[in-house]
Amino acid sequence: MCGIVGILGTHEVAPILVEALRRLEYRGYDSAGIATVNDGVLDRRRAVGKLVNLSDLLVHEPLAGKSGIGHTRWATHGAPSTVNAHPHQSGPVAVVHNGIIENFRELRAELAGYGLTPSSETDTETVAMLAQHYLSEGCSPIEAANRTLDRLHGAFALVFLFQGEGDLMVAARKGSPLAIGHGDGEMYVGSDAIALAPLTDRITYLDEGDRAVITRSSVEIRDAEGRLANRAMKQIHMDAARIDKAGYKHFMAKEIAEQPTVLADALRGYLEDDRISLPGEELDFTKVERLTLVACGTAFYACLTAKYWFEQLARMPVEVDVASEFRYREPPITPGTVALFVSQSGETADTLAALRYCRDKADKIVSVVNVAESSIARESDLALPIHAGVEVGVASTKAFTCQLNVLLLLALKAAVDRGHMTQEALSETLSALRALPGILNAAMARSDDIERVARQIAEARDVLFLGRGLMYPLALEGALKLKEISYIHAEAYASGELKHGPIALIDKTVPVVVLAPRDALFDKSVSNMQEVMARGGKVLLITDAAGAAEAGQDVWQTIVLPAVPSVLSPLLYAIPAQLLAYHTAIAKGTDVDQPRNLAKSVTVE
Ligand code: HGA
Repeated sequence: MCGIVGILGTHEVAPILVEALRRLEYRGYDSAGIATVNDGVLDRRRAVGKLVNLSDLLVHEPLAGKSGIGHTRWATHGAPSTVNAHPHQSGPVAVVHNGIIENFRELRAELAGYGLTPSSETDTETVAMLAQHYLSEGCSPIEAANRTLDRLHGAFALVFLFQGEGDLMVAARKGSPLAIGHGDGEMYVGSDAIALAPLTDRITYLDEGDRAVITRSSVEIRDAEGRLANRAMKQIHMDAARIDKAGYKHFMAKEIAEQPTVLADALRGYLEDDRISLPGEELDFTKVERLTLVACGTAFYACLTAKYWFEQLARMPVEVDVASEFRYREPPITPGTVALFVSQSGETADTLAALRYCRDKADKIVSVVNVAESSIARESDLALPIHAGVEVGVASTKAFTCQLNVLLLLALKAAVDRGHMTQEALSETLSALRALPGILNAAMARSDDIERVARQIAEARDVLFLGRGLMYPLALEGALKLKEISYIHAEAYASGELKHGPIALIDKTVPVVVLAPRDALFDKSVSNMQEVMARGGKVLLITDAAGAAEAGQDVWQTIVLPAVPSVLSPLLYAIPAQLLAYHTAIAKGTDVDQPRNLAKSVTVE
């Protein structure tokens, strides 16, 4: 969340900063701003709302200069407004910030004693004010930045720019990611390499606690102890940084449609003939006594699905929790535990903190991430890439199915390692998995049917999702998707739980989406569906041909998907859940790719 960019360039930086912010807009879009130093003079432009408002402002009030910083905001402290937008400036200092300064109130009180008062409601402005104070005491800009950083509690990625210093940025990372880009006679800093991709493919990732003094010709990085640090420069793949809608109306539509392709690619990365081969070090499940799965949001539902897989296929005890609860619960981690963390960005603050909690307690730290260079990947013993490619839509789609894919492969491997699955059975499941991309394409062809139903769902105030077994986490994910982008209140329940309370919600205005392939639990699901219909509820049944033939007659609507082996059903049923949310949002006219109040890469608590 919040996108940061900084450039010490050889050309006018304002348009380049705005372009870089466009690539970071998925991280926050409630306001944006840039600051530059031109002939030694520090100045800034800020606008509330989407980035386009800042570009419009710059047409009328251009900002010259070859050095500058920029920010796209997802507010934590203070409403989205021009005055709260970054960069925050206090006299000769401007800063952009991702994170939360937890002691900003104490610092503000102290600064008031020096006659410095804030003009915004943000925590961030305090950083600029503190640096101004140290400058006024005679510190150099670098000393002022360092003394300021020493005083900050909380999480931050920060970049400082100073009046009179057209060849200097000071950057710091504690809790939020930051990367430095190396150009030819230019230097860049950004929240991620994607922002910097058109400028350079040579990237140095800052480590936790690092501070960097950047000029056009040099970068000096010091670690948390103040020692000079030699951080490797890496070449990133420009392909991975390509961001366009490829003719689709929305990134979300493109990312839903990409799933068969990315899934097929991901499988190629993990399968060698009929063997599951993990990149990096081997993971032997025979010695694992317990698996702890931790994630947030959609990734949490991927973990919940994986719990069913690991328990049923590999007979392995599994604990699964949301990271924000796990990290503060202080759960005992017993010997023999593998802790596994799932995060699309690999930067999710709560998940990263949960990983660090397990660091010295678990036998092994495994992560399942989309960004190979992310903090979570780098702090894991084994980082498993999901190979989804860049996901821009704020509502996760292809990352979810690719997470499921890796988690299923791990569960299958565990089942074989632990003697609960024969090689023959594995080969059978893998060949079904290899055929799945084609089946997902067939499910995609249901898009028009789903669109027709979605137009009616769009009229609803509340929607319920029901599922049993592997379909329960899917029901949760379907409800989350709908909430995220259509703003319709949606809840999911395990079908069997309905009678314990939620059935009170049923009436003819509440559509009930039932996810129920014709599997071993189908009859139970149908009974629960009947209970809904007996109370006037209108059921949208998502099932396969056998399920539709058996139970599709009295329901309000049916969506028929191809039949797949039960174990693969979560990957398939994700498609109608995503399409239903997408088409409902379109029918409601909401902002599909940048839904209100949300942002991607959740780097704050
Ligand atoms: N606390 C700052 C930055 C917010 C942030 O990093 N969001 O992800 C603010 O509210 O402006």
